[in-house]
Amino acid sequence: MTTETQDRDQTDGFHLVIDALKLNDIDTIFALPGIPITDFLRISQAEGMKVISFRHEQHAGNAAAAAGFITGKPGICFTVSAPGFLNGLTALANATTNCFPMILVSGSSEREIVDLQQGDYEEMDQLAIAKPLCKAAFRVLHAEDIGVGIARAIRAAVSGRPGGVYLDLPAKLFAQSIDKEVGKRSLIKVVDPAPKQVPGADAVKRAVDLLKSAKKPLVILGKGAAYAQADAEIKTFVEKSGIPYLPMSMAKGLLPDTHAQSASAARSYVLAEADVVMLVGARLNWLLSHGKGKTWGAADSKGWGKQQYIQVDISPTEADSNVAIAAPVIGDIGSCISALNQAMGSGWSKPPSDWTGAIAERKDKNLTKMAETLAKNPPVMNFHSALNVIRNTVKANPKAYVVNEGANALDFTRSIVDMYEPRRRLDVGTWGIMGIGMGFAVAAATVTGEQVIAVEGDSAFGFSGMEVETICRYDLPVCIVVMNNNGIYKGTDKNPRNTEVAPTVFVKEARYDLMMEAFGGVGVTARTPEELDRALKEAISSRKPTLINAIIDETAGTESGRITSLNPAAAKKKA
Ligand code: ADP
Ligand code: TPW
Ligand code: MG
Repeated sequence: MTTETQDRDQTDGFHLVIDALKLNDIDTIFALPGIPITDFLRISQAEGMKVISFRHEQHAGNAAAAAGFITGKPGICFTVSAPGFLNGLTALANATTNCFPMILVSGSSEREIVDLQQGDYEEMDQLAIAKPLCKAAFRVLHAEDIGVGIARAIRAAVSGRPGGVYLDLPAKLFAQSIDKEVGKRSLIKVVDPAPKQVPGADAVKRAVDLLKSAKKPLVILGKGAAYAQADAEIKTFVEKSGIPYLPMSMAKGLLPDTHAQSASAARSYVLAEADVVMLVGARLNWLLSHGKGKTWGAADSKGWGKQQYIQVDISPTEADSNVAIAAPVIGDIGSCISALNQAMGSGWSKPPSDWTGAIAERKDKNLTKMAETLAKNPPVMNFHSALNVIRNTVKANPKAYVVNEGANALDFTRSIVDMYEPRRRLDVGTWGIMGIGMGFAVAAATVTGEQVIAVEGDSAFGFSGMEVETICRYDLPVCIVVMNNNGIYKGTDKNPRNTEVAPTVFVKEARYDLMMEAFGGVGVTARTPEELDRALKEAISSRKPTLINAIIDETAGTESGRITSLNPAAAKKKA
């Protein structure tokens, strides 16, 4: 046998990883090259994979997480060893926290040297470090185990409660050769990676009975409900039951925010007053005040409200995590909601009209007030007058993805900009993390081809700003709007000592638009709603990478946006 035929009969780690991913319909890799994955990325591209190369691993990781949320397939991120791995780790931990399926694959250094701590190039025990921060972590040492490694990573990421998975691929593995046929037979096409989990009939009956008994029922839709892609079942449930609902931030658009049953504009009223609350893919964490305190109508901050809860969730250990759950319904949301729809039968009585009427009254009042505020055109543009333009833009372009981060820039956008389509809002999620912006934007544009509008606080944008080069390089239809108020929360803080500027204040009227121009994109400064509107329309019709530096009133924000009370000084004052 000649060497050539020998080579033709052989495959290697590089190709086996690519073949295993392809076999499982994974066609996109978010990455940052370097030893030992540079050649892997080159070969992936040559083999027809889409490889999106970033400027920092955190953003590649965030892109993978967002792709996971949007598609329900695990998003894939590749990084180099130790520092690259650590840079990607924040995204992996954040994905796990948010229940987004992603796989962080990092190359690693030589096991023998790492384990004896003999000082290898980029030495680190990556597997041990990743383990507590993700749902599962695996390492593959032999080429013939690559198929199993990828299969286990995929299953761990998307089955049950989705999350982040770490896969450690030592440098040596990529170059290992094995017989081509043996290699091919070692690959696994994962059958039914996220199996349906059907709830028990008794659990469904318990929930329906409780709903029937409710005088003031409320449904809360969380991002798990959006992720589940059970849009039609959820719509049927909400409309058949007639129950008012609140969408959590990333569940906005699951039903259009303009839906008659949306209680968003009467949020504080419904949370405090409801008697039966059905959580669908939403945890009773800090974002819902842990189900306790004045928000829920309790007498004091630690007290439980009078609500009884139904919790629809795939995780059997989520129930009772904060307050008692009277009727847990455990399963995937599609199966659970279908079962509930069936069990409700025909002739379901809608909630009492004094409840829905009281909500409608408050809603009308608040919506009228909001409309008045939005119609104002103050001499200096502020969050409201700027976001009114974005609100109208999204209304006219309901398929556009809205990426959103910041403090005030987040809170105001969430409440002002209505969403009309499921899974179109991507934001700071469970941690309120800054830095997801450009990674999420690149992912949304790459995997869907739709227009992305990223509404960014000027501080928030800074965390991932360098990725405007990535956006320009791949010529993505991303329009970034920087809400420039000269700083974190606002731009007016003073240092009492008059030495350096205050820690929350930035360079005044910084030219973020020039960052986009530096890489060939379109940069615009907007000081009025008209200028902002013109620039947005142009960005959407041209689909060119665009950054609009929206200069807004630097006094407009409040400390930490809506969560001022979580600052220790505020808590001290309250005590
Ligand atoms: P939000 O921040 O919008 O309130 P959370 O992230 O707190 O939402 O909650 C999401 C919940 O959805 C998690 O408890 C998770 O277990 C659950 N979940 C995710 N995917 C599914 C699914 N397909 N079926 C059922 N529950 C799901
Ligand atoms: C990884 C803390 C929360 S919000 C924010 C910071 C730094 C920026 C707010 O300023 P911005 O918005 O974006 O200009 P605005 O409109 O209020 O002026 N590091 C991480 N995550 C978080 N959440 C922080 C710091 C923070
Ligand atoms: Mg700011």
